[in-house]
Amino acid sequence: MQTPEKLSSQFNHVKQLSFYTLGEHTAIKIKNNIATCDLTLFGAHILSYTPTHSNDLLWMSPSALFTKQMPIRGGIPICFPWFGPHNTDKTQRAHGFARLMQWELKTVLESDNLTTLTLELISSEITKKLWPFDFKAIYKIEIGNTLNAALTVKNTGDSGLSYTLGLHTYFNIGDIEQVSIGGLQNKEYYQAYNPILNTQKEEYLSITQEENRRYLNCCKAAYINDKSLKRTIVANKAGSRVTVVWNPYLEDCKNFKDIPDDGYVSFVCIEATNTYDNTIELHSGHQHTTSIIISEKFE
Ligand code: TA6
Repeated sequence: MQTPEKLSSQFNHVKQLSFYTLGEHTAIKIKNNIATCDLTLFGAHILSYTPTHSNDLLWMSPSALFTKQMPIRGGIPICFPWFGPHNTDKTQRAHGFARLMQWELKTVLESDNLTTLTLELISSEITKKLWPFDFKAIYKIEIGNTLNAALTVKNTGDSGLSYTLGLHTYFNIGDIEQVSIGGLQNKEYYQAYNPILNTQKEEYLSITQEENRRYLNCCKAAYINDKSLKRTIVANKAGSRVTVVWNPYLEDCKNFKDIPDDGYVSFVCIEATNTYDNTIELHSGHQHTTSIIISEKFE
């Protein structure tokens, strides 16, 4: 496993990265002229993305746990090779195992305004007990005036495979009551676990109750208009046709031990997913990339 000491030696030529321990995890801080970003090798989990002179665009729960037994609550959890509950095996954890595995930092490229990292997760006897397929997952993270996180899954086996996936992004907002989400008008959506198909008529979605919406045929950016922080976060994506919008709101928030009871006020999840009719099927040797590209603009 790559410890901070091993990473410092392996990447001793790199100027913009520092390595540290966060709970049970090895963590990396990236700082260039444009932004700062933190991530862990555990789950290749992006924890924060803060443009210089601005607020973090990502939310991290104040009650997040940094142990190997729990996914980290906040930032960008990688939900792979399944999104949501396992289709058949209810003993399996929701949202797959990628966010609970140690990824490996493979490459770092630096320039004044852009730093690019790649991390990898390769199938093993451990993963094949959970999901019997050979794969290589390559996560390319570009930190600049946008955060571009692109997850490529390659089928390295001899047979076909299919997976669902979500880049389950927690966005940092000032006050959920003063947020409106654009880019979803006229889109059809399901509320999680409810078979009724709805259509959003309004231009902007306000969150005034628990929302767990899965928007279909939704390939473009969503916009989080945050009045209290006087900014709009642009949650753009590629390689994904289903956008999930989730906030547990007041009641369901109490069911999450790693979210404070009032935590729902400070985040909204907008997730680039491949789910429902957007399951990804790969022939042997083929690959697919799912990306999020996040940035901010000011009123
Ligand atoms: O994407 C929304 C969702 O599927 C919700 O149903 C809720 O379960 C959330 O993900 C968090 O899931 P987690 O397994 O990270 O606690």
